[in-house]
Amino acid sequence: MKKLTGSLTLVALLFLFSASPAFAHTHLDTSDPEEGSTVTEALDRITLYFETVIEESAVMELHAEDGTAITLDNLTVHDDTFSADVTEPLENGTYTISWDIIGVDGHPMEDSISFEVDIEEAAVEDQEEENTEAAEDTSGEQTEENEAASESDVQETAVDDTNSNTMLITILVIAIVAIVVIVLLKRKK
Ligand SMILES: [Cu+2]
Repeated sequence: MKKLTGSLTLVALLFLFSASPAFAHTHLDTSDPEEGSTVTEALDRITLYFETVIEESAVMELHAEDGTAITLDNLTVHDDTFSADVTEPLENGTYTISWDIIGVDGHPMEDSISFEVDIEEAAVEDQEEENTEAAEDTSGEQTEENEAASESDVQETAVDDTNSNTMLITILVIAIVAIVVIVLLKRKK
């Protein structure tokens, strides 16, 4: 009889903890990209829309299907929306957005959604070029001149340097040989 009472109490407690507060739990309302959707253009920002206001301590992660974490930046909570920048171009495949938020009732809520990335090859290359340019622009250590110089210019400069070095060495060798010859000729006299 004690066992039965204990079991009933346990069931009652489980019910209280699981079912009852569920009315107040903060779930995901919708998102961009949406659950199960296919993204066909470069994705640079993820936005989650929750049912209620959430606390600012929210955490979001993005993982590729092989488990690789893609770095998210600029995580921003604004009332019931939670967004983050995707810092690198996503290769085609399945991705999972997971979050850990605290809803309006103070309950931590963890969940995740998945979406597909399916971008045509050409579009991917364009995006990579854009990102390379963006990376050059944001590099604060480079001087303005360096920033303006394209890769081919840099290569040309390198080739020019090599050529002028070769020229210098050639001139030096000729000069040394000439001096040695002059010295030897003078000794012969
Ligand atoms: Cu709750």
